[in-house]
Amino acid sequence: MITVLGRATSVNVQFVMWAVAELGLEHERLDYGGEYGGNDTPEFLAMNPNGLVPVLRDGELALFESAAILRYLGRAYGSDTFWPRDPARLSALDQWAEWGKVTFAVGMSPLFWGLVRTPPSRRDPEAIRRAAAKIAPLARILDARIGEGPWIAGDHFTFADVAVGHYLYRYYTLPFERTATPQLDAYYARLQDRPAYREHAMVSWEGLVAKD
Ligand SMILES: N[C@@H](CCC(=O)N[C@@H](CS)C(=O)NCC(=O)O)C(=O)O
Repeated sequence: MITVLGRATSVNVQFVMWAVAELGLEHERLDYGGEYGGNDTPEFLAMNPNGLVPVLRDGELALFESAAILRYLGRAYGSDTFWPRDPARLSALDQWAEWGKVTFAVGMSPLFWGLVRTPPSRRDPEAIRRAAAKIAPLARILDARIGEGPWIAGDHFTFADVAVGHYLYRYYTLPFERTATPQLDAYYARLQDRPAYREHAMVSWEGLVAKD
């Protein structure tokens, strides 16, 4: 049984939970972090000295860093389709997984913090505009890569789709001006056909909105 420690509203928890569910693994998720706390106890810090969620437990193993957790899940439980064993095939997908996590998701962070975590009176429309201008070329890169898709790898859904797709719910629901990306729009629609995506990645951020 896999245990994920972390609140459902955390995008990094969503990343891990979506992967666990796509792989069909028996699991439980426990609320830690945010309003629930529990991530500053000696027991939690022994698993993740950063005091951040998610943490994944699998038997004796405790792991932090959502991208490392995804790679563990792929290595331990992924089929050759989800997590190719061939190094060249794997790496061609891994570059997109890395891009999804450290380029696209990081590029989205100022929008999330500026529009959700900042109280209305302190929001900075010019900073939001700059962040939206920076994410636009990244969205177009992803649009071009998706092409006819249907998935990052072409025919098959893989771990790279988790890494690239996990932030798209916020990308498409946060109130900012998006560039035209018809192929990415179609990809996001396909993701929404996946029950695991709907349940674990499309978690409302409304409850996280800061108030004055
Ligand atoms: N690089 C880490 C980042 C983890 C992280 O920043 N987690 C946030 C939630 S998304 C957190 O724990 N915030 C404090 C809290 O929820 O109490 C990862 O990908 O797992």
